[in-house]
Amino acid sequence: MALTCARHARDVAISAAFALAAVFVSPVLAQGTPPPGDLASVLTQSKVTVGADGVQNGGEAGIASITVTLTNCAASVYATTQTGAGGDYSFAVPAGATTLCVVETNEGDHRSTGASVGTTALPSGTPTSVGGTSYTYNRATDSISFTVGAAANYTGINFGDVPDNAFTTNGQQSAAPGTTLYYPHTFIAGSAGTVTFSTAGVATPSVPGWSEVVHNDTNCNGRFDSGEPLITGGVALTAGQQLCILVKEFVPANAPVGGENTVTVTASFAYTNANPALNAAATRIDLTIVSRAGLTLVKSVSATSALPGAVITYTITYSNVSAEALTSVTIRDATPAFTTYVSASCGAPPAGLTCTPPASPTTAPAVGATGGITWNFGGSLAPGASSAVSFQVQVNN
Ligand SMILES: [Ca+2]
Ligand SMILES: [Ca+2]
Ligand SMILES: [Ca+2]
Repeated sequence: MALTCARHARDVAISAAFALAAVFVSPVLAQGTPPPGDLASVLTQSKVTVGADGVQNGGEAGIASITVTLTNCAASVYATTQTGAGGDYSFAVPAGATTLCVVETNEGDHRSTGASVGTTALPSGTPTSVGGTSYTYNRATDSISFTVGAAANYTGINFGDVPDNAFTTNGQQSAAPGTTLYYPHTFIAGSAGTVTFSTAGVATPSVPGWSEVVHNDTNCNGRFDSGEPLITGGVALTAGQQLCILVKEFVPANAPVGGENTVTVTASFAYTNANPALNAAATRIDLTIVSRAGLTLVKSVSATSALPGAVITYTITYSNVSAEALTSVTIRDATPAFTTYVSASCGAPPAGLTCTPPASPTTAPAVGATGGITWNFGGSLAPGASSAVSFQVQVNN
């Protein structure tokens, strides 16, 4: 919210200087730039201001130190200046000039929205008559063109710029198959408008079932709290307003460990009162890597050494150390070297988790043979839950 306050402070501070508009001749003389013979025809006290409508209103600030150039709308540059503290600039109209273009060079973190002459907005691309002169604003070139006529001066030729929107930050997390996780992002509107969020994921390998929804992180704590609603449509924001969101990512149960899903989160923003309509998009990336980080396995053996022919027992203790329930739990092991398979047990799974089939491993070697042993579990392993499986082997003679 600090950013919001800063922008408001700037608005107030610079708008105070806007009152200078009533005395525009004075600064021109003080600058001493126009040759005396040209003083009858000046272009002055125009502004670079804030707001998508291009009209300075509602306490919107002028912007200082902006480069403004006067050209013949072609290759000839008549003059270049910088706006003053209140966003003001002025030029002398060159003798003999017919067509003039005032061209603005935005601040790097600002976006051109509109323009105006006085309180009359200039829709981009549409010639608009003000005081008998036709002005045309071109948003793409950020220029206002007009033909020099009988008017002694041309005042209030204003550009409207807005601060860019801010959208933070990229995310990366590891998660187990079958779990959900949340990626926090913050959007700050540079101007009034409506933001809409969308997501697009690319899974590697291409496993179906990845999905995302966007929640409003109402209390901006970066975590999902009960009752924080889905965002499914546009959200209207005022200039400087912050919106915290959570992208909820679902990892499909069949996502392989080591697989990835890259989600591009797009914040599409439609500016209020921009004419013609103006949109801006900002993106962030959330990368999910499939891991078994939530499941820990600890293996122990009944004897660290054994004579030939002895039967020893291996116990594998599994625990869910994550905050999410784990599904599709699978444990794999194999008969050690110099041993053969005897038996295996599924132990006593915690509530909610079931061995498939019950009480025995899903796959195992024949008795006296060697190979892999797999325990597949149905249901889910609750956060903090733990149990163990075991198998027995006989040391070779
Ligand atoms: Ca405005
Ligand atoms: Ca501009
Ligand atoms: Ca929250």
